[in-house]
Amino acid sequence: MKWQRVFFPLLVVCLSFCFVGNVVNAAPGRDLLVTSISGPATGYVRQIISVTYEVKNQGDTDAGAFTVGLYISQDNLIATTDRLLKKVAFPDGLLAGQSTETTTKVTIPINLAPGDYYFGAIADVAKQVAESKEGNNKKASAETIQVMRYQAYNETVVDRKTKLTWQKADDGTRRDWAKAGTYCDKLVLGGYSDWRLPRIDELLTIVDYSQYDPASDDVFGSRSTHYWSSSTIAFNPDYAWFVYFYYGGAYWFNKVDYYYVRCVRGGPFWPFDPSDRLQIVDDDTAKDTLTNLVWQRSDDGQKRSWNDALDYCADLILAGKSDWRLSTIKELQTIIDYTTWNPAISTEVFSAESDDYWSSSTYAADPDDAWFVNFNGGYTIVYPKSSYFYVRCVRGGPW
Ligand SMILES: [Ca+2]
Ligand SMILES: [Ca+2]
Repeated sequence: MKWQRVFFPLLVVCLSFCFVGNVVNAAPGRDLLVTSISGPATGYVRQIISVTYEVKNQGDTDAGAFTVGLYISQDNLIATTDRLLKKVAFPDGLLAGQSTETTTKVTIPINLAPGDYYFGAIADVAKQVAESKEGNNKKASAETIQVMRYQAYNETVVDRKTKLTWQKADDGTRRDWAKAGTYCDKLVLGGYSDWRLPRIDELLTIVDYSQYDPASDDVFGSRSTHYWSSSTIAFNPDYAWFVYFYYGGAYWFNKVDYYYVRCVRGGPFWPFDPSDRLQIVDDDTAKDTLTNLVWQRSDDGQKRSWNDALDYCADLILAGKSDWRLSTIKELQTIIDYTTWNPAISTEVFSAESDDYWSSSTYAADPDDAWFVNFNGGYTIVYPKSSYFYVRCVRGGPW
Protein backbone atom coordinates (compact mmCIF):
# COMPACT_ATOMS: atom_id res chain seq x y z
CA MET A 1 0.00 0.00 0.00
CA LYS A 2 1.14 3.48 -0.82
CA TRP A 3 0.58 5.00 2.69
CA GLN A 4 2.91 2.36 4.19
CA ARG A 5 5.74 3.33 1.90
CA VAL A 6 5.36 6.96 3.01
CA PHE A 7 4.64 6.40 6.70
CA PHE A 8 7.32 3.84 7.52
CA PRO A 9 10.35 5.95 6.60
CA LEU A 10 8.83 8.91 8.49
CA LEU A 11 8.45 6.70 11.58
CA VAL A 12 12.09 5.64 11.39
CA VAL A 13 13.24 9.26 10.99
CA CYS A 14 11.09 10.34 13.95
CA LEU A 15 12.31 7.53 16.18
CA SER A 16 15.86 8.66 15.51
CA PHE A 17 15.35 12.37 16.19
CA CYS A 18 11.97 13.28 17.69
CA PHE A 19 12.44 11.35 20.92
CA VAL A 20 16.20 11.14 21.32
CA GLY A 21 16.46 14.89 20.68
CA ASN A 22 14.09 15.66 23.51
CA VAL A 23 15.98 13.55 26.02
CA VAL A 24 19.43 15.05 25.37
CA ASN A 25 18.85 18.84 25.48
CA ALA A 26 22.45 20.01 26.04
CA ALA A 27 25.69 19.01 24.41
CA PRO A 28 28.20 17.51 26.83
CA GLY A 29 31.06 19.76 27.93
CA ARG A 30 31.32 23.38 26.86
CA ASP A 31 30.05 24.47 23.46
CA LEU A 32 30.16 28.15 22.53
CA LEU A 33 28.51 29.42 19.37
CA VAL A 34 27.17 32.65 17.88
CA THR A 35 23.43 32.35 17.36
CA SER A 36 22.84 35.69 15.61
CA ILE A 37 24.61 38.81 14.37
CA SER A 38 23.28 41.93 12.66
CA GLY A 39 24.21 45.53 11.87
CA PRO A 40 22.99 48.53 9.88
CA ALA A 41 22.04 48.20 6.19
CA THR A 42 24.23 51.13 5.10
CA GLY A 43 27.30 52.95 6.38
CA TYR A 44 30.24 55.14 5.35
CA VAL A 45 33.93 54.45 5.73
CA ARG A 46 35.19 55.80 9.11
CA GLN A 47 31.62 55.78 10.49
CA ILE A 48 31.03 54.32 13.97
CA ILE A 49 28.22 51.75 13.81
CA SER A 50 26.64 49.26 16.24
CA VAL A 51 26.81 45.50 15.70
CA THR A 52 24.52 43.25 17.79
CA TYR A 53 25.21 39.58 18.32
CA GLU A 54 24.22 36.73 20.64
CA VAL A 55 26.69 34.21 22.01
CA LYS A 56 25.49 30.99 23.68
CA ASN A 57 27.09 28.19 25.66
CA GLN A 58 24.87 25.28 24.62
CA GLY A 59 26.95 22.78 26.59
CA ASP A 60 26.20 21.33 30.03
CA THR A 61 29.41 22.73 31.55
CA ASP A 62 30.25 26.34 32.42
CA ALA A 63 32.72 28.10 30.11
CA GLY A 64 35.33 30.53 31.44
CA ALA A 65 36.64 33.73 29.88
CA PHE A 66 36.66 33.95 26.09
CA THR A 67 36.90 36.51 23.30
CA VAL A 68 34.58 37.18 20.36
CA GLY A 69 36.06 38.43 17.08
CA LEU A 70 33.85 40.73 14.99
CA TYR A 71 34.58 40.80 11.26
CA ILE A 72 33.40 42.27 7.97
CA SER A 73 33.52 39.99 4.92
CA GLN A 74 32.72 40.06 1.22
CA ASP A 75 31.06 36.63 1.48
CA ASN A 76 29.13 34.88 4.23
CA LEU A 77 31.98 32.49 5.02
CA ILE A 78 33.65 34.02 8.07
CA ALA A 79 37.33 33.35 8.81
CA THR A 80 40.10 34.98 10.85
CA THR A 81 41.55 36.14 7.51
CA ASP A 82 38.52 38.43 7.06
CA ARG A 83 38.82 42.08 8.04
CA LEU A 84 38.78 42.31 11.86
CA LEU A 85 36.57 45.08 13.25
CA LYS A 86 37.10 44.46 16.97
CA LYS A 87 37.88 41.77 19.53
CA VAL A 88 35.50 41.80 22.50
CA ALA A 89 36.44 40.12 25.81
CA PHE A 90 33.85 38.18 27.82
CA PRO A 91 35.87 37.82 31.07
CA ASP A 92 33.01 36.20 33.00
CA GLY A 93 32.46 33.47 30.41
CA LEU A 94 29.03 31.85 30.06
CA LEU A 95 27.32 29.36 32.37
CA ALA A 96 26.00 26.07 30.98
CA GLY A 97 22.99 26.85 28.79
CA GLN A 98 23.44 30.62 29.16
CA SER A 99 23.33 33.09 26.27
CA THR A 100 24.10 36.79 26.10
CA GLU A 101 23.21 39.46 23.56
CA THR A 102 25.77 42.24 23.15
CA THR A 103 25.90 45.46 21.11
CA THR A 104 29.38 46.69 20.25
CA LYS A 105 30.41 49.92 18.54
CA VAL A 106 32.87 49.42 15.69
CA THR A 107 34.39 51.74 13.08
CA ILE A 108 34.05 50.92 9.38
CA PRO A 109 37.70 50.83 8.24
CA ILE A 110 38.95 53.90 6.35
CA ASN A 111 40.42 51.76 3.58
CA LEU A 112 37.45 49.42 3.05
CA ALA A 113 36.46 49.51 -0.63
CA PRO A 114 32.84 50.58 -1.16
CA GLY A 115 30.52 47.61 -1.68
CA ASP A 116 28.31 45.08 0.09
CA TYR A 117 29.66 43.18 3.10
CA TYR A 118 28.47 40.63 5.66
CA PHE A 119 29.12 41.01 9.37
CA GLY A 120 30.67 38.00 11.04
CA ALA A 121 31.46 36.85 14.57
CA ILE A 122 33.71 34.08 15.84
CA ALA A 123 33.19 32.91 19.43
CA ASP A 124 36.32 32.06 21.43
CA VAL A 125 38.52 33.37 18.62
CA ALA A 126 41.57 33.28 20.93
CA LYS A 127 40.96 29.55 21.71
CA GLN A 128 40.79 30.04 25.50
CA VAL A 129 37.99 27.50 26.04
CA ALA A 130 38.26 23.77 25.29
CA GLU A 131 34.92 22.84 23.71
CA SER A 132 33.18 19.62 22.75
CA LYS A 133 32.52 21.24 19.38
CA GLU A 134 35.05 23.75 18.07
CA GLY A 135 33.78 23.85 14.48
CA ASN A 136 30.48 25.67 15.07
CA ASN A 137 31.78 28.99 16.44
CA LYS A 138 31.43 31.18 13.32
CA LYS A 139 28.33 33.02 12.17
CA ALA A 140 27.62 35.51 9.36
CA SER A 141 24.83 38.07 9.30
CA ALA A 142 21.81 37.25 7.12
CA GLU A 143 21.77 40.79 5.67
CA THR A 144 24.64 42.78 4.19
CA ILE A 145 25.77 46.35 4.84
CA GLN A 146 26.32 48.65 1.87
CA VAL A 147 29.54 50.51 2.59
CA MET A 148 29.85 53.88 0.83
CA ARG A 149 32.57 56.51 0.56
CA TYR A 150 30.93 59.59 -0.98
CA GLN A 151 28.00 61.43 0.61
CA ALA A 152 26.26 63.59 -2.00
CA TYR A 153 24.37 66.81 -1.35
CA ASN A 154 22.81 69.22 -3.87
CA GLU A 155 25.96 71.22 -4.55
CA THR A 156 28.66 69.39 -2.63
CA VAL A 157 30.10 65.91 -2.08
CA VAL A 158 31.65 64.84 1.22
CA ASP A 159 34.42 62.26 0.89
CA ARG A 160 34.09 60.30 4.14
CA LYS A 161 37.54 58.79 3.60
CA THR A 162 39.48 62.09 3.52
CA LYS A 163 36.79 64.27 5.18
CA LEU A 164 37.28 66.77 2.36
CA THR A 165 34.16 68.43 0.92
CA TRP A 166 34.15 68.90 -2.84
CA GLN A 167 32.30 71.20 -5.17
CA LYS A 168 29.99 68.71 -6.88
CA ALA A 169 30.05 70.22 -10.39
CA ASP A 170 32.37 72.79 -11.94
CA ASP A 171 30.73 76.03 -13.16
CA GLY A 172 31.51 75.34 -16.82
CA THR A 173 34.18 78.04 -16.96
CA ARG A 174 37.84 77.49 -17.78
CA ARG A 175 40.30 79.79 -16.04
CA ASP A 176 44.01 80.40 -15.89
CA TRP A 177 45.72 79.17 -12.72
CA ALA A 178 45.64 82.49 -10.82
CA LYS A 179 41.95 83.06 -11.60
CA ALA A 180 41.20 79.45 -10.60
CA GLY A 181 42.58 80.20 -7.14
CA THR A 182 40.65 83.46 -6.88
CA TYR A 183 37.43 81.75 -8.00
CA CYS A 184 37.66 79.18 -5.17
CA ASP A 185 38.65 81.80 -2.59
CA LYS A 186 35.52 83.84 -3.40
CA LEU A 187 33.15 80.89 -3.88
CA VAL A 188 30.11 80.63 -1.61
CA LEU A 189 28.50 77.22 -2.07
CA GLY A 190 26.47 74.83 0.05
CA GLY A 191 26.45 77.40 2.86
CA TYR A 192 30.26 77.54 3.02
CA SER A 193 32.70 80.27 2.06
CA ASP A 194 36.01 78.57 2.98
CA TRP A 195 36.59 77.02 -0.44
CA ARG A 196 40.08 76.73 -1.92
CA LEU A 197 41.77 75.25 -4.97
CA PRO A 198 42.81 71.64 -4.08
CA ARG A 199 46.44 70.55 -3.84
CA ILE A 200 47.54 68.00 -6.45
CA ASP A 201 47.66 65.18 -3.86
CA GLU A 202 44.12 66.08 -2.75
CA LEU A 203 42.74 66.24 -6.31
CA LEU A 204 44.22 62.80 -7.00
CA THR A 205 42.27 61.26 -4.09
CA ILE A 206 39.01 61.48 -6.09
CA VAL A 207 40.44 59.78 -9.19
CA ASP A 208 39.03 56.28 -9.73
CA TYR A 209 41.51 54.31 -11.84
CA SER A 210 39.04 51.46 -12.35
CA GLN A 211 37.18 53.62 -14.87
CA TYR A 212 37.89 56.27 -17.53
CA ASP A 213 36.05 58.94 -19.51
CA PRO A 214 35.81 60.18 -16.80
CA ALA A 215 38.09 58.56 -14.19
CA SER A 216 36.08 59.60 -11.16
CA ASP A 217 32.98 58.44 -9.32
CA ASP A 218 29.73 59.32 -11.12
CA VAL A 219 28.74 61.44 -8.11
CA PHE A 220 31.08 64.21 -9.34
CA GLY A 221 29.87 64.38 -12.94
CA SER A 222 33.43 65.26 -13.96
CA ARG A 223 34.26 66.36 -17.45
CA SER A 224 36.80 64.10 -19.15
CA THR A 225 39.31 66.88 -19.24
CA HIS A 226 41.87 68.88 -17.24
CA TYR A 227 41.33 70.40 -13.78
CA TRP A 228 43.78 72.72 -12.04
CA SER A 229 45.40 72.00 -8.70
CA SER A 230 46.84 74.72 -6.45
CA SER A 231 50.31 73.07 -6.47
CA THR A 232 53.14 74.78 -8.32
CA ILE A 233 55.70 72.29 -9.62
CA ALA A 234 58.97 72.13 -7.68
CA PHE A 235 61.27 73.04 -10.57
CA ASN A 236 59.51 75.89 -12.43
CA PRO A 237 57.31 78.54 -10.79
CA ASP A 238 55.50 79.16 -14.11
CA TYR A 239 53.90 75.70 -14.09
CA ALA A 240 51.29 74.03 -11.88
CA TRP A 241 49.94 70.49 -11.52
CA PHE A 242 46.68 69.37 -13.12
CA VAL A 243 44.72 66.11 -13.19
CA TYR A 244 43.43 64.93 -16.55
CA PHE A 245 40.12 63.36 -15.55
CA TYR A 246 39.68 61.53 -18.85
CA TYR A 247 41.92 58.77 -17.45
CA GLY A 248 43.48 60.10 -14.23
CA GLY A 249 46.94 61.22 -15.31
CA ALA A 250 48.72 64.01 -13.45
CA TYR A 251 51.14 66.42 -15.13
CA TRP A 252 51.86 70.16 -15.30
CA PHE A 253 50.75 73.08 -17.48
CA ASN A 254 51.84 76.67 -17.82
CA LYS A 255 49.82 78.77 -15.39
CA VAL A 256 48.56 81.03 -18.19
CA ASP A 257 46.61 78.11 -19.74
CA TYR A 258 42.84 77.79 -19.20
CA TYR A 259 41.37 74.71 -17.49
CA TYR A 260 38.38 73.72 -15.34
CA VAL A 261 38.18 74.15 -11.58
CA ARG A 262 36.72 71.99 -8.80
CA CYS A 263 37.11 73.64 -5.39
CA VAL A 264 37.52 71.89 -2.04
CA ARG A 265 37.09 72.77 1.61
CA GLY A 266 38.17 71.21 4.90
CA GLY A 267 41.31 69.28 5.57
CA PRO A 268 44.03 69.04 4.69
CA PHE A 269 43.74 65.30 4.98
CA TRP A 270 47.49 64.75 5.32
CA PRO A 271 50.66 66.86 5.26
CA PHE A 272 51.77 67.88 1.76
CA ASP A 273 55.23 66.47 2.43
CA PRO A 274 54.85 62.66 2.86
CA SER A 275 58.05 62.45 4.93
CA ASP A 276 56.04 63.96 7.81
CA ARG A 277 54.06 60.68 7.89
CA LEU A 278 56.83 58.20 7.02
CA GLN A 279 58.70 56.41 9.79
CA ILE A 280 61.87 54.45 9.16
CA VAL A 281 61.32 51.00 10.69
CA ASP A 282 64.68 49.40 9.88
CA ASP A 283 67.32 49.35 7.14
CA ASP A 284 64.91 47.81 4.65
CA THR A 285 61.46 49.19 5.46
CA ALA A 286 59.54 52.38 6.26
CA LYS A 287 55.96 52.69 7.51
CA ASP A 288 53.40 55.33 6.54
CA THR A 289 51.52 56.25 9.72
CA LEU A 290 48.44 57.38 7.79
CA THR A 291 48.01 54.60 5.24
CA ASN A 292 49.66 51.90 7.39
CA LEU A 293 51.50 50.76 4.27
CA VAL A 294 55.02 49.41 4.78
CA TRP A 295 57.39 50.30 1.93
CA GLN A 296 60.57 48.77 0.63
CA ARG A 297 63.11 51.59 1.16
CA SER A 298 65.46 50.64 -1.69
CA ASP A 299 64.69 49.16 -5.07
CA ASP A 300 67.15 46.48 -6.22
CA GLY A 301 68.45 48.57 -9.13
CA GLN A 302 66.78 46.33 -11.72
CA LYS A 303 64.30 47.47 -14.36
CA ARG A 304 61.59 44.97 -15.17
CA SER A 305 58.57 44.50 -17.40
CA TRP A 306 55.22 44.91 -15.66
CA ASN A 307 54.66 41.14 -15.34
CA ASP A 308 58.15 40.61 -13.94
CA ALA A 309 57.57 43.48 -11.50
CA LEU A 310 54.47 41.69 -10.16
CA ASP A 311 56.47 38.46 -9.79
CA TYR A 312 59.44 40.19 -8.15
CA CYS A 313 57.28 41.63 -5.36
CA ALA A 314 55.27 38.42 -4.91
CA ASP A 315 58.52 36.47 -4.49
CA LEU A 316 60.30 39.07 -2.35
CA ILE A 317 61.33 38.15 1.17
CA LEU A 318 62.44 41.28 3.02
CA ALA A 319 62.63 42.23 6.71
CA GLY A 320 61.42 38.71 7.52
CA LYS A 321 58.16 39.19 5.58
CA SER A 322 56.96 37.41 2.45
CA ASP A 323 53.65 39.20 1.84
CA TRP A 324 55.11 41.89 -0.41
CA ARG A 325 53.23 43.04 -3.50
CA LEU A 326 53.43 45.66 -6.21
CA SER A 327 51.53 48.77 -5.03
CA THR A 328 48.48 50.17 -6.77
CA ILE A 329 48.87 53.52 -8.50
CA LYS A 330 46.88 55.21 -5.71
CA GLU A 331 49.27 53.74 -3.13
CA LEU A 332 52.38 54.69 -5.11
CA GLN A 333 51.11 58.28 -5.42
CA THR A 334 51.01 58.61 -1.61
CA ILE A 335 54.83 58.65 -1.41
CA ILE A 336 55.36 61.25 -4.17
CA ASP A 337 56.90 64.38 -2.64
CA TYR A 338 55.63 67.25 -4.80
CA THR A 339 57.73 69.76 -2.83
CA THR A 340 60.91 68.51 -4.50
CA TRP A 341 62.18 66.74 -7.62
CA ASN A 342 65.07 64.70 -9.00
CA PRO A 343 63.91 62.67 -7.18
CA ALA A 344 60.34 63.61 -6.17
CA ILE A 345 60.49 61.45 -3.05
CA SER A 346 62.07 61.71 0.39
CA THR A 347 65.73 60.74 0.06
CA GLU A 348 65.97 60.40 3.85
CA VAL A 349 63.47 57.56 3.75
CA PHE A 350 64.02 56.08 0.29
CA SER A 351 66.88 55.21 -1.96
CA ALA A 352 65.38 56.07 -5.33
CA GLU A 353 66.19 56.54 -8.99
CA SER A 354 64.87 59.72 -10.58
CA ASP A 355 63.04 57.46 -12.96
CA ASP A 356 59.88 55.44 -13.68
CA TYR A 357 58.40 52.98 -11.14
CA TRP A 358 55.63 50.49 -11.93
CA SER A 359 52.30 50.22 -10.16
CA SER A 360 50.07 47.14 -10.25
CA SER A 361 47.16 49.11 -11.77
CA THR A 362 46.19 48.22 -15.32
CA TYR A 363 44.89 51.09 -17.44
CA ALA A 364 41.10 50.77 -17.52
CA ALA A 365 40.95 51.71 -21.21
CA ASP A 366 43.67 49.30 -22.43
CA PRO A 367 44.71 46.03 -20.70
CA ASP A 368 48.12 46.19 -22.43
CA ASP A 369 49.02 49.36 -20.51
CA ALA A 370 49.65 49.99 -16.82
CA TRP A 371 50.11 53.05 -14.60
CA PHE A 372 53.48 54.25 -13.34
CA VAL A 373 54.95 57.21 -11.47
CA ASN A 374 57.96 59.07 -12.76
CA PHE A 375 59.92 59.95 -9.61
CA ASN A 376 62.05 62.53 -11.37
CA GLY A 377 59.22 65.05 -11.65
CA GLY A 378 56.48 63.12 -9.84
CA TYR A 379 54.05 62.69 -12.73
CA THR A 380 51.57 59.83 -13.22
CA ILE A 381 50.80 58.35 -16.65
CA VAL A 382 50.29 54.98 -18.44
CA TYR A 383 52.70 53.01 -20.60
CA PRO A 384 52.81 49.55 -22.28
CA LYS A 385 53.36 46.69 -19.82
CA SER A 386 56.30 45.49 -21.92
CA SER A 387 58.31 48.57 -20.84
CA TYR A 388 61.15 48.18 -18.32
CA PHE A 389 60.75 50.27 -15.16
CA TYR A 390 62.03 50.15 -11.58
CA VAL A 391 60.08 48.41 -8.82
CA ARG A 392 59.39 49.35 -5.19
CA CYS A 393 57.27 46.80 -3.29
CA VAL A 394 54.78 47.36 -0.49
CA ARG A 395 53.00 45.30 2.16
CA GLY A 396 49.92 45.89 4.28
CA GLY A 397 46.95 47.92 3.16
CA PRO A 398 45.28 48.15 0.74
CA TRP A 399 44.97 51.92 0.71
CA1 LIG B 1 31.58 25.67 19.77
CA1 LIG C 1 37.31 26.93 21.80
